Amino acid sequence: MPVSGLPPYDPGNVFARILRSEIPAKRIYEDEHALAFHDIAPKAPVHVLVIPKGEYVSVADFSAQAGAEAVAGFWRAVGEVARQLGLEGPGYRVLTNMGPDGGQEVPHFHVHIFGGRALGPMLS
Ligand code: IU
Repeated sequence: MPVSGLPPYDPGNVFARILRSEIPAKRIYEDEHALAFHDIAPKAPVHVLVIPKGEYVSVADFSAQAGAEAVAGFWRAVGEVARQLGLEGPGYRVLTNMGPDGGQEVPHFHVHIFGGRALGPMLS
C-alpha cells in the first residue's frame, strides 16, 4: 500500500503499460532500475520522463519503500539520461509531481527532465 495516502498502485496505468511494452514510447534509455522516454506532450525543447521499474505510486512511496540499490540506481539513471542528452553543460530541471495538489496525472512515480532552453523561475 502507498504510504503517501494515494490509491493503491494500478498495474494498468499508462507507464506500467509502457514498461511492459504494451504501448509505444520514444525510449531513450533503459537499465535494470529505470526507463526513460520522451514525454508525449513536451513542455520544453527537451522533455523526458524517467521512471523506476518498480511499482511505486509517487515520490513519497518510492522514497519510503524502495531499497537503497533501487533508489541509487534510479537517480544515477536520471543523471545519466541528462548527460546523454547533452544537458550537463547548459543545465536542466528535474521535477516530480505528487498527488492531486502536485498535479500528478500518472500514478507511477516519475521525474520530468526539462532542458534545451533557459527555463526561468521555478513556478512561473
Ligand atoms: P504528471 O507529472 O503525472 O502530471 O505528468 C505526466 C506526464 O506524462 C505528462 O507530461 C504527459 O504529457 C506524459 N504522458 C506521456 O508521456 N505519455 C502518455 O501516454 C501519457 C502522459 I497518458
